[in-house]
Amino acid sequence: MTNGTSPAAGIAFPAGFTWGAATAAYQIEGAASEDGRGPSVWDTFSRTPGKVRGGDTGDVACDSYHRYPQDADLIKSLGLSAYRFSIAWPRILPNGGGQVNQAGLDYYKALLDALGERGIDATATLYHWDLPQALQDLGGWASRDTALRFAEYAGVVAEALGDRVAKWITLNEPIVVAHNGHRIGVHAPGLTDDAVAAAVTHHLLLGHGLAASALRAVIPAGTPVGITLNLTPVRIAPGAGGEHAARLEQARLVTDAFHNGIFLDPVLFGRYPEHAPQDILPPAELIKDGDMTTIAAPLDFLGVNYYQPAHLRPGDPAHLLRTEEPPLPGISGVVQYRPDELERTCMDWLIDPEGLYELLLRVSKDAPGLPLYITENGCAAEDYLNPDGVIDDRERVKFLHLHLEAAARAARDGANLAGYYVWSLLDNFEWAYGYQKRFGIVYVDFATQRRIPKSSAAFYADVVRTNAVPALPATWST
Ligand code: IFM
Repeated sequence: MTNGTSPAAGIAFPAGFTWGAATAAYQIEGAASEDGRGPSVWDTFSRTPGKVRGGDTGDVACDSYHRYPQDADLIKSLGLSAYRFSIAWPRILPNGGGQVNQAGLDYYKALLDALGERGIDATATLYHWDLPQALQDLGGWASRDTALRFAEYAGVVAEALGDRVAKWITLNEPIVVAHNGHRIGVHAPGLTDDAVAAAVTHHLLLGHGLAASALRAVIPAGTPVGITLNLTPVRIAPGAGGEHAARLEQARLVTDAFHNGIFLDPVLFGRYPEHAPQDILPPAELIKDGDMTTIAAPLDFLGVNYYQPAHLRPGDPAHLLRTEEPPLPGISGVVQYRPDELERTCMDWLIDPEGLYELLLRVSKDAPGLPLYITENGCAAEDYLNPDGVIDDRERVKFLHLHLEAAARAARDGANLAGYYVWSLLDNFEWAYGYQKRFGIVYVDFATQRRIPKSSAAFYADVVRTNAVPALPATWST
């Protein structure tokens, strides 16, 4: 075992735990113009100068469109029982709706058959951000019609692929679509409009509800359907109560509604969160009769993506210190900050496995009995091929070890955790960062497309094989 620990001293995961790795279509497939695929908003965005670091695009990416059998072999070699991938809507419906592209369906059938032959269950995400450009031209997610087109697309793939998919995820991280894509504009389609972002939020949720129902009308009974949300625990600086206690608690509620409640409350409880800042709430006229019931149709599971928490402390937004950021609108006397004592990944994201522990217990309490899957967790690191031909990504091994330990502890302490998918199987196109940020447990040499499992792949395969995480070395503080 790594780090000289023995699995016997670690923590076991529940029996029957799902072990997987995750990817997304635009990040790995390439073949952007092949076999009838239509353009997506990410093709348009990445080809716009200045939007993606180094001018990188997903045109080739990991070439998984052609190399999927090799990737399926890799998944099998790690001993994983599941693979989470996304379906590119513009491969199936190049114009967003209407004419179906059979070649697109055939590609996913072949991928699913390759997985099935190797005994790997497929978890298919319908939407991981690659909206057909034709729909964006008609208003994109700001238009209610896009939610209806999404349900049409869900029905088409359910008919064609429903017998081969073990689990369905409607949307991946809708907050990133609304916020990064429409409020701050760092993702496709690059808009910066609060009102548009609020409309997008509602239509994504409606699309989720309609697509879940379209799937369930076709797929074999009992096939689980869920949604994946990236959740962000909100922490208050230790010892920062006192005279600031009430203000901090109010700021915590607002920040929590912004990061979590805005998508979690509608899908779990059929309502928008009470404490959400006004700017992010969809206006009443967009919420039609029956929408909230459609959105809150019972989930079979919730996918949780976890990367880092948010931290709050008293402060002056007019005079921010080095590690501080402005608060959300409507909060005064409180700032967001990055605790110096926490290490960071090369994305500058905080490493805080306790956040995952807290999150899993919180959601299990809020939604008793709902199975949770960690559908993404992982980190970018400065990986390199050393002269021995090895990528010894110790930072990632430590990151995974800490987070898997937190997940196992949460399951032991009552969280309803059923599985874990590492982000990501492969180094890939990391959105606005292009290929500079490597998240894979398998290294990709983008010049040759050679795949080389990193040390983290061996560590993860060991955890999977033993269904247990080794004890943390005593020298690591968490
Ligand atoms: O690469 C992304 C993924 O597409 C969505 N979740 C976060 C990952 C890392 O940024």
